[in-house]
Amino acid sequence: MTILDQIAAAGTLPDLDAVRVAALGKSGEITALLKSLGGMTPEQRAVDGPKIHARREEVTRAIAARKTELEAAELDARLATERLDLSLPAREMPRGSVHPVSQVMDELTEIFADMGFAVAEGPEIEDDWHNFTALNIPETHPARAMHDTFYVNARTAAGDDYLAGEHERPMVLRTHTSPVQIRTMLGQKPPIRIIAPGRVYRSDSDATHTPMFHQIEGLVIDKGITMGHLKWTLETFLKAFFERDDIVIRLRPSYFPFTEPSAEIDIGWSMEKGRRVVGGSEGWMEVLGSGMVHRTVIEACGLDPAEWQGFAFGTGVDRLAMLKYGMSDLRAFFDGDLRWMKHYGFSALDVPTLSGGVGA
Ligand code: 2U9
Repeated sequence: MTILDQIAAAGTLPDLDAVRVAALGKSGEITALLKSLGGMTPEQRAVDGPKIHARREEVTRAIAARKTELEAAELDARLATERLDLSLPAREMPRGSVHPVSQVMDELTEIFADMGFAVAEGPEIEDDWHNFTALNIPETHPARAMHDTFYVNARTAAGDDYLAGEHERPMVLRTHTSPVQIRTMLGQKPPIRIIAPGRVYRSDSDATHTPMFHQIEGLVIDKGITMGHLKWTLETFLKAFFERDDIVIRLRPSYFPFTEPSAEIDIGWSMEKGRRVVGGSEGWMEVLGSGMVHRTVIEACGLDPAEWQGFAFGTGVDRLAMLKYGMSDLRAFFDGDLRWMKHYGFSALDVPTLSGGVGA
């Protein structure tokens, strides 16, 4: 067999390498020819030299080409054995778990979706007008004080301070999700029924406050809306959330700049096996803030308060999670401790539904 035939016949990379060594190695056939040039007369070398070099070139190129073929075949064979059948059942259960805040957010969304509420979202960095002014929070209101609000010291690409609005005020990290409702009222015609869940930021940190926490707020704008609609909606929501029919609520007069009248919603609790549980009315605990949307807020969004009325409510999602699933330290929510997650986390496969039980 000629060297070229041997190269073509090599079926594996080691076989090919053996042919290479036999031809081009230290004592290879071609190497011997190259060495023979030294013993030739100049005339003979002028004739045989180019032939021998051409032969070495030809063999080297043939080896390289065959090597590429064999490597491609080897890769194809390996890929064929590494094929993964995604339809096979998983051998291990998923290790991750759903954070209680995400779980409760999903439960809340499910309950309100069932009552005809859509989910609305908005930016976490807000301008002063949407976060405060439109919500009837004047510039002198304590909620604007530095110790509560995080101001954003960002600069634009041009190097200017990032200021927005008529009065060129600094941007803020939203202190509540209420600006989402303002944006919705400005952007769509009533009737409106939305919930706005999301992260909010306040400069506050102790056992019961974290600088970032989660809120859910709701807004209904329609004709002829009363406190009766507000009370029914929140009572129905709390019964679905705590999965108990014996939920009793109490409306206590309160004050928020964006609602008038305003009411805090207390939920009744009672003692069961030495533990405080929701249901009954042995004692009261505040769970939600609420009220009829202030006419100034309705006007700020370009609507006529004589035609459109509405109610709104808000609550802390983290607090609701603590209450429902018995966690005591808010700070542990954001520590990222996997042992805590293992204990309090939910299975990713248990999606809350009203029919299957929102509590998973
Ligand atoms: C618009 C009009 C009215 C939202 C409301 C509350 C009452 C409330 C707090 C409870 C605990 C937030 O997490 S918390 O600190 N919220 O009490 N929120 S009424 O009222 C609105 C919102 C938007 C346009």
